[in-house]
Amino acid sequence: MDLKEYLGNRSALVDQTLEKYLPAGDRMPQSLHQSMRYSVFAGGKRLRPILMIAACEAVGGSAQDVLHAACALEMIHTYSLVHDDLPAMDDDDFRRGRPTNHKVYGEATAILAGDALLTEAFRLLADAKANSGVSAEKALRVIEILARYAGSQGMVGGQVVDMESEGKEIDFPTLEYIHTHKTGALILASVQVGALLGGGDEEQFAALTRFGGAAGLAFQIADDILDVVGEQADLGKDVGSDQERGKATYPALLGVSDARIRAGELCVIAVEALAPLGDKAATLQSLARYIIDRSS
Ligand code: GRG
Repeated sequence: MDLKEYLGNRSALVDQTLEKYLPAGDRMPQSLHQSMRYSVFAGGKRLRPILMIAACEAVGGSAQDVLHAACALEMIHTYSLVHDDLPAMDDDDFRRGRPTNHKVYGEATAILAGDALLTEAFRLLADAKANSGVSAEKALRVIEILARYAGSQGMVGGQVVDMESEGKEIDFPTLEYIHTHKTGALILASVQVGALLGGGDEEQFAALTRFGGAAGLAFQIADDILDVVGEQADLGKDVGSDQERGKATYPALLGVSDARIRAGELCVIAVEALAPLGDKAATLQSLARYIIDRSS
């Protein structure tokens, strides 16, 4: 299966499962559930769930082993986008090609939709039926990983340092902290959970951890570059906003050309990390290249 087909197939699987796990829009409170569904089904790439599935398959598991955790991760990611777009944060009008959640449902409902997506994600991770065949010990470890990488020492921590750095000159270690935490953390979590639920051993878990660290940082550098050279129609959101807000980015610190070189180096590191997994990691290798070559 080529990568395009793989992405289409696995994202359809994730969408079908999200449909099953998200409360219906006509269920009370309707406004909240409709707001949650509006952002979840706005056409995201499903990259984190797909990475989780690919990591699981690379250690010998199948998509079915991780689908509930993949959906929980996409719910966490979507909550972060809804909150990031709020007037108190980036104050963005467009996301995933549509008006942002607060533009449609109002600020209070958008905050609560994000809160509910985050909470529902952990309910799903702890759900006995969704975890059938998974030991309680493993399910707990998955919950701990996702909480750690989403929380104050993961994505939220990165977001705080990012906000506090706006309009300031920051050094390279601070920039790398922002990128590895704000964006890299959930990507790392995706492959670690894939390794665990797919039954990977310690060596495979360590290899995927190295892969996830490099791929996560490469993803954010590519995102920074797209904000400079990308097309609004492809991205579904405003471009040039990083520079407008005085955000520290790789292109701002290194220039676009050196930022591209750095993303390429990280892609090589990510691919090399997969060596212990052999041929089964071919899809992850393609995903690493997709992360830096994508146009949206
Ligand atoms: C508000 C707690 C909190 C955290 C926000 C993720 C994040 C932290 C902010 C989003 C800002 C942003 C655009 C970061 C760049 C990297 C990123 C996460 C891009 C969006 O992810 P994609 O490209 O989006 O995977 P889709 O829509 O395809 O899922």
